[in-house]
Amino acid sequence: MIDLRSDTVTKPTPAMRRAMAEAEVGDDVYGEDPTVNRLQERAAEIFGKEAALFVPTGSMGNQIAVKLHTRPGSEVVIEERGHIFNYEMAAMAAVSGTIARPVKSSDGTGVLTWDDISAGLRVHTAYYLAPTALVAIENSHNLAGGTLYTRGRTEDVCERAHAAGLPVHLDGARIFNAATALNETVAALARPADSVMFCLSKGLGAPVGSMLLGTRAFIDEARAWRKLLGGGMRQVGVLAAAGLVALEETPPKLHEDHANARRLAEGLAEIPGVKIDPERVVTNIVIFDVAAAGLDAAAVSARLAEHNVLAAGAGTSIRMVTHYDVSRADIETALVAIQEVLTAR
Ligand code: TLP
Repeated sequence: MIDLRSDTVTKPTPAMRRAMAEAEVGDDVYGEDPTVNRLQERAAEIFGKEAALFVPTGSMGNQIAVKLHTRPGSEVVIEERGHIFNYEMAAMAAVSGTIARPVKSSDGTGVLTWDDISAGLRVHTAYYLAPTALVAIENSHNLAGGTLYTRGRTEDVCERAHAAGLPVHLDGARIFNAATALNETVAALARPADSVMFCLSKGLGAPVGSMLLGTRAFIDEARAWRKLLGGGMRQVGVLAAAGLVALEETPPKLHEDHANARRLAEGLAEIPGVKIDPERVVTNIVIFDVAAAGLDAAAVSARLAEHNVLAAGAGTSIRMVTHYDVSRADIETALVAIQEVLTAR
């Protein structure tokens, strides 16, 4: 199977499995797991933040951040396709008593300017309007096709949010992909944000886990909320060990996934019935439309599966994500399969 549904499907590398087998462990609810502690210290160091917390999922990391930055009856300004809003089970309402105030990106890339954000802001308005408590941005932006906030854009948005008295949370599930594509460090992209979540379990290839980063005081509170949400784990160094390997081993290779995604996009652009602009594919996410082929995503995915290619999609839009378990040869094989599925009559 060539599994392009997501970069979450990666299997742990031999080095990760070895590290997991040999991990030194302790009870992390007591703060006594040395491997978890090492991972948290290393992540904080790489990101230039005071502290980090290992959380089971990106969703939990994001939702703890929403909880800590907001209060019930407030709003979170977020791009309309943002993961926190669309794919986390309405947790912001269920857990924090907040709702999303979705805004559009004026250039359609999913990457917000301060003007785009301003359209959804409620700061010092009438007391009966729910006030904005948080601005949430996503880099790379998953559902917009892996698009990017540059360092300059991130700085601008954060500076202006801070001037308006608002914190910024960065959903950096794929921030290492963003940093690779922009030739920046993750620290530079994360620096202006008040909190950052990134995933070890996506393009970095660890089997489980994400990190939440911020000030020491923020992370101390986050630890309590992790426990409340059922995420206090015990001898979890066996998982953190894979995360430590992922942090060092994978980022230098992410450019290969990006080159594969671009090749996939260029090949797709030549297939009749596919709508895609390959120039917009800058990281590891490829989104294309098949309406012109007279098919929907469910039909295309089902037929592709018969050719041993797995893809995800909704409506007439299909998403394919490259990762280290997909080679350049796999991309060429997938393109042949897609061509067959879309042009067969
Ligand atoms: N994204 C998953 C699906 O939920 C769509 C994927 O396959 O891409 N932020 C962003 C930007 C994400 O893309 C994801 C996962 C998360 C947060 C949540 O991470 P997990 O799945 O660990 O809760």
